Amino acid sequence: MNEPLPTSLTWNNSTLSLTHQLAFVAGDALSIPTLQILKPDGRLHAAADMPELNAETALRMFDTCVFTQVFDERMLSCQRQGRISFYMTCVGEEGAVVGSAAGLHDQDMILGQYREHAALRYRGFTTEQFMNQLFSNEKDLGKGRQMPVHYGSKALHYQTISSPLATQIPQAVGVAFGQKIKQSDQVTLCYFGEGAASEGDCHAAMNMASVLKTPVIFFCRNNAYAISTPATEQYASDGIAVRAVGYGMPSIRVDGNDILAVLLAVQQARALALRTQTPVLIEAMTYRVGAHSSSDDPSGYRLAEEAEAWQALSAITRFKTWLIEKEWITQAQCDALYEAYKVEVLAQVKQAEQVAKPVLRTMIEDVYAKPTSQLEQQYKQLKQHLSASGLTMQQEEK
Ligand SMILES: Cc1ncc(C[n+]2csc(CCOP(=O)(O)OP(=O)(O)O)c2C)c(N)n1
Ligand SMILES: [Mg+2]
Repeated sequence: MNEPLPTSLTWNNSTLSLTHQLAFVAGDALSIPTLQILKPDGRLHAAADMPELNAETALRMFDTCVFTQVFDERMLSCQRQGRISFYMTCVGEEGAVVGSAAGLHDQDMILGQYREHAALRYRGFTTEQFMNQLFSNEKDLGKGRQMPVHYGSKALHYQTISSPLATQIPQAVGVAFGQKIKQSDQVTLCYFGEGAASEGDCHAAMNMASVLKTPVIFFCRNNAYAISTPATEQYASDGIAVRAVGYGMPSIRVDGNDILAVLLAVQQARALALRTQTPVLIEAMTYRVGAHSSSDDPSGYRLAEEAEAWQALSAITRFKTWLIEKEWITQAQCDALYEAYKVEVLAQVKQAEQVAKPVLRTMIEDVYAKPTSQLEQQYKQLKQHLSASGLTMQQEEK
């Protein structure tokens, strides 16, 4: 009797199915759909899955959106007036950032890229704390050592922003690995852009997370641009979500301007990551309506109409329509919120401007228990240089 032909190959403790006809798997064999719950007009899709959301949380989310909108508008103007050196807005991506922050527990760790200050606000960072960082004054938690928008808060479980792209991605895997070892009930969420997803560190991080099985949520804000590079020139695949399959982790794509879809995706990703101790990838499809930063002029690489069309699809307007429909807020209350934040932000700008800059000596502190002799020498040279240039640091001589 003939032995049946083997239909599988045992390799390294795994079973591989066999084929005898040559066929390449196409690079576009997998195309991931986009989850949408709220239609662009702010009405719900019939029979769509819904996130867990009560009025209190919904209003906290909306409040954060409004604050972010007002804050971004005012602080960009402050940069233009020369009052702060640099600024980056979140305009157009508020739904993706606030929806994701709201899907976490407040003790979960967040590692951001730089365009996610709305998540920090959601956690409770005060307007004064934002201002102190932007004005690099002595009350800044980072002691004025970082460029504006490089916020961080140990108390709010939000790690300080690093400028070199993708720094935070492998770090997030390490934080989540720590959470796993400690058997904590927490996860880590790591934000990054579709541009940063091209960095080697991103690939290394995703592979490491899958192999080590760490509870990290990789949250890609696909906002269609990396400064002037459009997403169409960034990758050849069906976006970023599909990559997860290659690393062996669950993945989902959401409409990033639909705050309810983002919220549901993160709530479920969090539960999955905790339950199975696995990383999860979320790709939020959105659009960077503003310039890349205060140093950028998008008119050199895209049409204004393109951004205007996306502005019309604002996640905030969509969410507001839904909230009003549910009678959780009124138009008059929305208007009052905008007005109140305009007043508050302006007052806090004036206040932060008056606060002294950090004492120069803090530059050489906090890295070693005691500054090394080389640092002391460099500090002395810096002071000599400043006085030779006729400059004195305020407070230093007090
Ligand atoms: C290693 C490194 N390379 C280049 C830069 C310059 N840079 C800063 S932001 C950016 C674009 C990043 O785009 P993306 O990740 O899509 O985020 P987005 O700005 O769209 O939110 C670049 C190239 C950098 N900061 N670090
Ligand atoms: Mg981008």
